[in-house]
Amino acid sequence: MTDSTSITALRAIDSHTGGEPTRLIVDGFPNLGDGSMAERKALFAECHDHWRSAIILEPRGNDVLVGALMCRPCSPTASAGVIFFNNTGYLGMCGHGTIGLIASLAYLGRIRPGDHQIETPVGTVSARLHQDGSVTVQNVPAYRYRRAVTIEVPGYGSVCGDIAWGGNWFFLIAEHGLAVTRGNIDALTAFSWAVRQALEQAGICGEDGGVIDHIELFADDERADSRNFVLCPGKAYDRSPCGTGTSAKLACLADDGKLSPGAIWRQASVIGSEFHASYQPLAHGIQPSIRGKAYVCADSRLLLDPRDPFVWGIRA
Ligand code: PYC
Repeated sequence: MTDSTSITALRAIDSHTGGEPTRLIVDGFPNLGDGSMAERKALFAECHDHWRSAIILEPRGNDVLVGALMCRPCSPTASAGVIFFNNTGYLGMCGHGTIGLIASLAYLGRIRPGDHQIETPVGTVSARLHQDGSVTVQNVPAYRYRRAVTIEVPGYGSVCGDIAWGGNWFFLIAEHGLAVTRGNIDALTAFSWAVRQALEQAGICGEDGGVIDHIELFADDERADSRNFVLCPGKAYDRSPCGTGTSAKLACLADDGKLSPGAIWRQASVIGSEFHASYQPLAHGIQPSIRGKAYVCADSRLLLDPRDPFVWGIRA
């Protein structure tokens, strides 16, 4: 017999945005206090990291899943606060996850179509829920930090890319000689992982010293303006075109004078899902907007049984 009094239940709303899953935790998580989202993220990482692995790792989750902890916002004008996390740690911001969060809040009846402020650890973003259920996220400002950085990647030779911020740090590569197709995921992953390791080995990082933990490759697409492959920090690839990665791409296009303010950029993912994006110039960098759609696919309770040897997930 199960002693249900000792089992902790977390309410989870699962959604996917262009194929990339988000698991929103709306109830049952330990109290992280009333600090900013950056402070609460630090507390989460320091004292409750085993909850991240319980929610994200097998047997309850998988490497592709992005977690989103819904938090009470600091500002009374914000609709929610959120902390994003994955199989290896925490994300500053997550575009597909914010679209999933808004779709999930709408599913729960907590918000209606219109504009919503969402607090994240890297700043407040605004999200518009449209009547058709799609969501436009006005991301944090994005900018290109370094252009045409060449590194030696063992097994591959010289690779040239740009370093840009879109809410996470990205290395963006146009010339890589690989087919950006579903059938080539293993090769794309191996190359991107080698690039990520080479960047770390060479001590190349973001402007703030942050790890460049997202690698983004580009190719032409028959329908969209571009197709990408994005390798996320935990070695899973983004099924969506990646909201922060698309923001970083817009920052580079704007800096190169290749895309006008307000013009729509259709960014496809390696599996063919699309975001429609545009930007407005800022004194430093750009203000990106990303539009996409998420679908809620589960409303469930995750059960944490202290007698379960894998209650905190299958950790490395
Ligand atoms: O959409 O920004 C994004 C994202 C980051 C990691 C996975 N998706």
